[in-house]
Amino acid sequence: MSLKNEDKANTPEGFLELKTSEPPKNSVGFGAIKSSIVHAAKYMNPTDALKLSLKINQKGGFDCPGCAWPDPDEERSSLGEYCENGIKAIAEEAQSKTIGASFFAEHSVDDLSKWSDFELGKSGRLAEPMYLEKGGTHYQPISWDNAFKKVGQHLNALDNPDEAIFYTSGRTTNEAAFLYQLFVREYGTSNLPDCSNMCHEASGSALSETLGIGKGSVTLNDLYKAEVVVVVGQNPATNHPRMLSALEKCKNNGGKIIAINPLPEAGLIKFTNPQNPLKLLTGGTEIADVFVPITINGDVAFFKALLLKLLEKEEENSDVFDKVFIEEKTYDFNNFISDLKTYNFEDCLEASGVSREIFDKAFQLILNNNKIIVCWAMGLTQHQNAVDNIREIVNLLLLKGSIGKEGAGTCPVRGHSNVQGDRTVGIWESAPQEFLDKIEEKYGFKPSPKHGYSVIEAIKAMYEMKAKVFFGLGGNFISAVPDTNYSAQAMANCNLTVHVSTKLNRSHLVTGKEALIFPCLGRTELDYQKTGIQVQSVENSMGIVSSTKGVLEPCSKDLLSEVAVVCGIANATIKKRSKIDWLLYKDDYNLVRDDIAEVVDGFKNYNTRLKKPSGFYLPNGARIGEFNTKTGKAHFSINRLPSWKLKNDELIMMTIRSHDQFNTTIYGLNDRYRGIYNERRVVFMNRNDMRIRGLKEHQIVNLKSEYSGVIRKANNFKVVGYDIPKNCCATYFPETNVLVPLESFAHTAKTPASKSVIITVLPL
Ligand SMILES: Nc1nc2c(c(=O)[nH]1)N[C@H]1C(S)=C(S)[C@@H](COP(=O)(O)OP(=O)(O)OC[C@H]3O[C@@H](n4cnc5c(=O)[nH]c(N)nc54)[C@H](O)[C@@H]3O)O[C@H]1N2
Ligand SMILES: Nc1nc2c(c(=O)[nH]1)N[C@H]1C(S)=C(S)[C@@H](COP(=O)(O)OP(=O)(O)OC[C@H]3O[C@@H](n4cnc5c(=O)[nH]c(N)nc54)[C@H](O)[C@@H]3O)O[C@H]1N2
Ligand SMILES: [Mo]
Repeated sequence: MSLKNEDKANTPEGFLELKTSEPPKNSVGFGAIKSSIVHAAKYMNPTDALKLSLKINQKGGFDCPGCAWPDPDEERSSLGEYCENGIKAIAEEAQSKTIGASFFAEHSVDDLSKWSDFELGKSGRLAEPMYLEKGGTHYQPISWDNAFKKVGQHLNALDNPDEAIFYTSGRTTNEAAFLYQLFVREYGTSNLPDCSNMCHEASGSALSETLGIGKGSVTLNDLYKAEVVVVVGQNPATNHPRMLSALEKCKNNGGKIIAINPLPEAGLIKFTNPQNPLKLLTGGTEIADVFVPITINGDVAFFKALLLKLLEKEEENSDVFDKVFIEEKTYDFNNFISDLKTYNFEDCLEASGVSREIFDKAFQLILNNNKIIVCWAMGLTQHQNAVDNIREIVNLLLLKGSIGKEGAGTCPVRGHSNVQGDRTVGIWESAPQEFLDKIEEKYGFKPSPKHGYSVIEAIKAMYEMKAKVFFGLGGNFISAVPDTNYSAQAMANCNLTVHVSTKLNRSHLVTGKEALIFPCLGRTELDYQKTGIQVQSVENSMGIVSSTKGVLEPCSKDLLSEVAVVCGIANATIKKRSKIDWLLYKDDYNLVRDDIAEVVDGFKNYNTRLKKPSGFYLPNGARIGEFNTKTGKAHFSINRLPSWKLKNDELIMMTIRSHDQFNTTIYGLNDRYRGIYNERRVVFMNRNDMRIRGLKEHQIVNLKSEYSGVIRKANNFKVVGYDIPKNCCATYFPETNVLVPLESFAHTAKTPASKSVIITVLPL
């Protein structure tokens, strides 16, 4: 009998050998350099490693496939603009080992399901297209042509195009993403869920509503010039290491940093720049001037407390608010203030879990400065009230006039290297009608005006068999999404699941009745097409579009580029009825960019402007104080304190990334900055909460969540006592995604609330 879907979908429950130590107080420095070299040496051949390290994030080089942090416009480090986790990302992609027919003949799908995510990732690069037939136990090789035909047949056999789902992960380049959404829309649906739905959707939603653009407003230069930078719900030393150099520059210019986080993350405390030899020897830069150990989901309460104190001072002295800005540029100030007055400062401070002393220090910095930038990531966006979190930050910036001027504004720090670009060029299940009209004007077909499924709606539709084909352009859907067991059933209910991937992952193992794996080129590889080597482009977290071109020979001759895959599928599915000659684009990506220039705002003369080595900025109203909202003004908003309460012995749990992972790709088994070695199945707990429950260090426990009467369990975790506020705990994603209820998501944005999962710890 074959394994159950949920057994295949969950990471194996066995333990390794956990070792823990006191977390370090400093980040990056020699430790990071050593770790980069070890990773590069282990998984890449030395010539490749050298070639890549010289070209990463260089003008005319390739864009690091890691995070979306921007590169400096002017000077770039001669060592390569790299970071430890960038090196790990390329070592993972540029592995010298490959897997194909013989690997899959040897290992059945069931066998592979028993491997850990770490082992799956380290098996090597996918090297040829593979097919799993109905009832099959092993993937078998298939030609590209036949694979495309299979997809085409399945898609054309559906009663309605809305029965197909087309997911995108954020590494896909602008060219591939644009063509993909164009194909999906011509095929006839808007079902374009993407990783953004689980990531910064709440930021997009809150910022579009209040400031008229769903992206951040600041540039790197603003960060250097800010008087105060607030870093909230973000762990830059691990997830955006190069951000620390920008924060260091800001501090060298006299700026102050406030870090708001339940965990005293190493990078928020101290940073040693690996590209500054003097700093390496003399010790690092203190990052946070004020560290605010907030309770999980205490952010609206904390920001309201700040707003209330600002109001109190304004009423005393009338010199706190930027009244000219408020008068000229904002909307709904009076309603906002009357609502704010209904809250009590002490209650808000208590709900935030922050002491008066720490609050006062943060407050003084906000009160006495006007060039303020707030940076945030998943610590704010993955809650039920995520949109409120971000709107409350906007309220603060508006009161201080801290937007639309140098050194001030919003900085949602994006995740995947091109997640922002994918949305810009049309990967959006609810794209605005103006965009759809432009497609119609250019190509002569009418895209479906109906909104498609976002990630959680897609899962539901597959579970309820309203959707029958799942196609993933990159990513690892089953491991990234919430409610693993429910989602595994959803995938299994499909007739066909297809993944375009560079590496083997769990989504290839939890399949529909039939399944396909399409191996594709990665960022680091040369993309040879009929008209020569192709360049592609990406947009970083600050709205700069730049080119990316690989440097290594492809790891296998059977790989296609993502662009070629999309063209192949489109040709096999809609050739007869299409208005577009799909096969032309793959020969010359300049043609794709010419189309983008016509359809997407801000891309005029795309091909010419892309030749500028540091790329070009897309237009951004909020950056220059122009707000493209309904009223043409920036909107104040009214946000409530969250209403959840913990019962009995419940804790609130956040699911976070270790220092050795990129989302569901597990680079290694340590989390050096938190003092964790050789284990991922840990639960970080406040030591007093452990004492109350009689729990000892490294004791084995099971975790249970109960939501709307449904119980979910994750077994086998070791307790680690940690500096985390009371009633809070933390575990790693994706091991505990099984505990995240599908119905617990951010209002309006539908981002799964994977940072506020209410759980109980059960000793065995
Ligand atoms: N090396 C590496 N780089 C990455 C990634 C990776 O996995 N590895 N992932 C990429 C992607 S897709 C993304 S989206 C980003 C993710 O980047 P981050 O958002 O930094 O990643 P998380 O580990 O989810 O960390 C969330 C942080 O928020 C804090 N936090 C959790 N809940 C709360 C809360 O309620 N309030 C506050 N104030 N803080 C809270 C946690 O303690 C943690 O420090 O990084 C990108 N870059
Ligand atoms: N509980 C919990 N769940 C979360 C989160 C959390 O914090 N907590 N974070 C959420 C967030 S922020 C995100 S962004 C999602 C991430 O969700 P995804 O983007 O779906 O997941 P990744 O792990 O980034 O995808 C990794 C896979 O992408 C493929 N890949 C890598 N490079 C390429 C490439 O160049 N081309 C192609 N075609 N494929 C490639 C590889 O096969 C690899 O296995 O997860 C979300 N899930
Ligand atoms: Mo993300």
